Formats: sequence, structure tokens, C-alpha cells
Amino acid sequence: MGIHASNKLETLVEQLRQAKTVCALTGAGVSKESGVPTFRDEDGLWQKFRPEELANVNAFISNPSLVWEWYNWRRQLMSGVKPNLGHLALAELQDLVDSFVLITQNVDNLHRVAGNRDVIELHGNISRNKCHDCGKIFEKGDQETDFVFKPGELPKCPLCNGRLRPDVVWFGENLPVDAIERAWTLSQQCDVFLSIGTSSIVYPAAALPQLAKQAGAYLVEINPKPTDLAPMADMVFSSPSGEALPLIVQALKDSA
Ligand code: BJW
Ligand code: ZN
Repeated sequence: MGIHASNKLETLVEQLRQAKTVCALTGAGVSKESGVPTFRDEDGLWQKFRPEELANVNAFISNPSLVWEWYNWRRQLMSGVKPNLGHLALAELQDLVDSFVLITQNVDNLHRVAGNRDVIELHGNISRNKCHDCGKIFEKGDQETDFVFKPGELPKCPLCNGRLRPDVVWFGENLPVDAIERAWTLSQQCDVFLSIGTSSIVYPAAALPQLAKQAGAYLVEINPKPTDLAPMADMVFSSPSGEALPLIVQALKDSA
């Protein structure tokens, strides 16, 4: 490691040690090394459709089979994945700083599996279904139907016979109020904010690091392709999160 890189880690370790509250915001990039495709990279999800065309309530109403096909495929894909070194480092980080909150846009549950205790899910969780008509939420296993539905079959709500859908947040829908309110407040209160593996284009999540910076936090971006957030950041790691995060955690442990 060059002197420059080690100085950078020293500076960040100092910031993390002094911080009362550390927030991390994660996006699809953190799960890429687990084998979950991102939305907008070249090899991202279903290149023939833009995420805006599928993660969209109008698409679900006009073409529910297409939307269900996409979620079936993703559920199958996610059922076999495990946390990677980036997730595990974030779980370790929570015990190395004063107070740590993980805010995620991901629906894959991998931060909880990795061991993070305080996880704010901004965009829901793919392991649940919700009735589009009566709002009832079903955990995996609550329904009589299989979790991955048969092609052409549209799952129905066992209570009202309404249209079941994954319990995730689509474009044009509000984020869960408790989740976004808490994330908003914490972003304004925290001392260090880490933005990791997100393209920083989907709002309101993309506003959180900007909010943190404006309120005085030390802002760090970790992304192999730095985003429009980078010019605002105090420090940028242009590497995969599965590489950068273990280095940061190791440096923090070494300084103890
Ligand atoms: C690595 C890596 C490695 C690769 N390590 N990194 C016009 C202007 C402004 C705003 C709007 C507008 N029109 C509409 C809006 C609002 C809209 C919005 O923001 N649109 C933008 C596209 C412009 N937002 C909404 O609608 C939100 N709701 C809302 O605002 O409510 C109020 C409202 C009500 C009524 C009308 C209008 C507003 C809801 C947003 C919901 C987003 N939902 C999805 C799907 C979730 C469920 C599911 O998973 O199926 O969330 S879309 C998709 O994008 C998903 C993600 O969470 C989200 C963000 O993507 P993410 O995580 O950043 O992934 P990528 O693929 O974009 O980026 C991956 C990154 O990883 C890249 O940068 C790589 O370089 C990097 N990477 N390998 C680290 N190894
Ligand atoms: Zn129902």
C-alpha cells in the first residue's frame, strides 16, 4: 500500500473514532460481489427493460405477469446468495464505533444476515408480499402458494382475493414513513456518512448523503465508478466495497 493510501485510511480511522454516530447508506453495488446483479451497470438487471419500467406500479397494473416474472427471477437468484466481505465488514464496523446505523436501498436482506442489528430498509424487502388491494403483509411462508409463483399464475390475497405483489417500493410510491423519517433525521445528526455501492440517482435516498454533508458530516463514497456525489465527498474509494470496507475495518482494529 502506498503512503498516500495509508494516510487516507488514517484520516478516516480518526474520523470514525471521533464520531458519535456513523451512518452508512448502501445500494445494489454492495451485493454485487454476492452475485446479485445491480440495476444500472452494463450487466445489470434485465438490460432489455429499464428499472423504471418494471419497478413501477403502472407496470404492475397494466402487465402484472411481466412484473411478477421479473420478481420470480430475482427471488430465485437471491435465494442462494450469501453476504460478501463488504457486508461482513459493515457488520463488524457496528461494534467498532460509538453508534452505527445502516440505511439500505436493497431488498435482499443480506445486511441482516451478515449481522447488522440496526437496519433501515428504505425500499422494502423482497422476502415479503403485500396485498395491493387490502394492504395486508405476508411473510415468506405465510401463504399457501409457493414463494416463487408458477409462470402465468398471478398470486391472489388469501384474505380479499386481491392482487398480491412484492412488499417493495416502486417508482412513484412513497417510502415507508418511519424508515425515511428516521433516515432523514440520522443523516442530519451523524458525524460520518458512508455512501456505498449506489448510483446516487434515485430519490429520496440520494438526498441523504447531501443532507449529511450540508449538516457537517464527513462524507465518504465507496464505488468503483464514483458518482455525481463524488465532488461533494471528503474522501472517495474507487474500489469495490468488498475490498475497501475490509481495509477500513482492519485499519480501525489496528489503531485500537
Ligand atoms: C459497486 C460495485 C461493487 C458496482 N462495490 N459498488 C424526476 C426528478 C427527480 C425525482 C423524480 C423524478 N421523477 C420521479 C422522481 C422520484 C423517483 C426518482 O428518484 N426517480 C429518479 C430515477 C429520477 N423516486 C421515487 O419515485 C421514490 N418515491 C418517491 O419519491 O415518492 C414520492 C413521490 C410520489 C409520487 C410521485 C413522485 C414522487 C421511490 C423510489 C423507489 C425505487 N425502487 C427501486 C426498486 C426497489 C424494489 C426492487 O428491488 O425491486 O429501488 S428502483 C432501484 O433503484 C431500486 C434501488 O434501491 C434503487 C437505487 O439503485 P442503486 O442501489 O443505486 O443501484 P444502481 O444499479 O443504480 O447502482 C449500483 C452502483 O453500484 C453503481 O454506481 C456501481 O458503480 C456500483 N457498484 N459494483 C461497490 N463491487
Ligand atoms: Zn387483500
